[in-house]
Amino acid sequence: EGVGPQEYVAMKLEVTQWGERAARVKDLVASAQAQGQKVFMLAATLRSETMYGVTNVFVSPTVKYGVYRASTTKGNSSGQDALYICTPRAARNLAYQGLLKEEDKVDQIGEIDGKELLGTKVHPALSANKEVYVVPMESIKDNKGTAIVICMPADSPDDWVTTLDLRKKSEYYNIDPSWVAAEPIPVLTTPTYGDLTAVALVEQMKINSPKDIKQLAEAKEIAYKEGFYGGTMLVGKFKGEKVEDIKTRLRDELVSMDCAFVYSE
Ligand code: A2H
Repeated sequence: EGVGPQEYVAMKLEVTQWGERAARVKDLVASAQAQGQKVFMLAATLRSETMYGVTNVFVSPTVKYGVYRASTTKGNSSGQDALYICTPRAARNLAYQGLLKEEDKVDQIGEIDGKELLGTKVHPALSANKEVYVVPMESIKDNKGTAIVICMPADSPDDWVTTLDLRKKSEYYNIDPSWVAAEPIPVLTTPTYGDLTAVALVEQMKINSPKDIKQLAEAKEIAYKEGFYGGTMLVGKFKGEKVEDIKTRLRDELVSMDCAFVYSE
């Protein structure tokens, strides 16, 4: 934990199709959806510049999430009523920052178990994949961010190792193997590790499992520094530019597209 508050980008991932296990959730939001309200899963990230390479969305199967009414002004330039999915803890934070409908008050419409969200499809803005599946990540903590994490296997060693593990052990994880993305999508190139920084690091450091916590922490640190200080964008509007130079502009663009908002915790 650092000193001052941590600033996150909350990506608004629109739910495009509820999975078979989401029947209870679907009921919960049915009347709102019938009125045309969108439902967004909120994923907290520090690296919104890698949005182009989102392949999946992670939730913890054992964490409890809630459904909340979005503010119709802050963080929502459409002005339309909408619903957010995140943890109750994150919702309290959002409420204090004016990002929920009832200011300073958490009005929870209902509760969902993470495992009910597995197999649901969402739309990640900017990504080459227009729809991605929600899959499990056991290491997600319920006391950080929204406990919903975007999977960017090209640049996040954690995400790549988890992707490999989900593919290998789909039965153990109780998921359909077709939900797990086949390939990482290159987004930026680094001088030392090339176009798939996380894949190269995981190979080089021989990391075999999401449980290799120490090595993963080290790989994460290297990937972050390389990507931020040495990275050059390979795709999108800022193709050919240094990550360091465009990170804030890209974030602001996601916000102005109404695909994300910034909050702190
Ligand atoms: B990052 P910090 Cl490409 N539990 O987003 C576990 N991890 C969580 C989390 C939670 N509750 N909430 C957020 N995170 C992840 C992208 C990314 C991230 C890349 C590379 C590194 C990276 C794609 N996943 O994080 O402890 C989210 O994953 C490296 C730390 O607040 C978020 O950014 O510093 C990051 O951890 C926030 O971690």
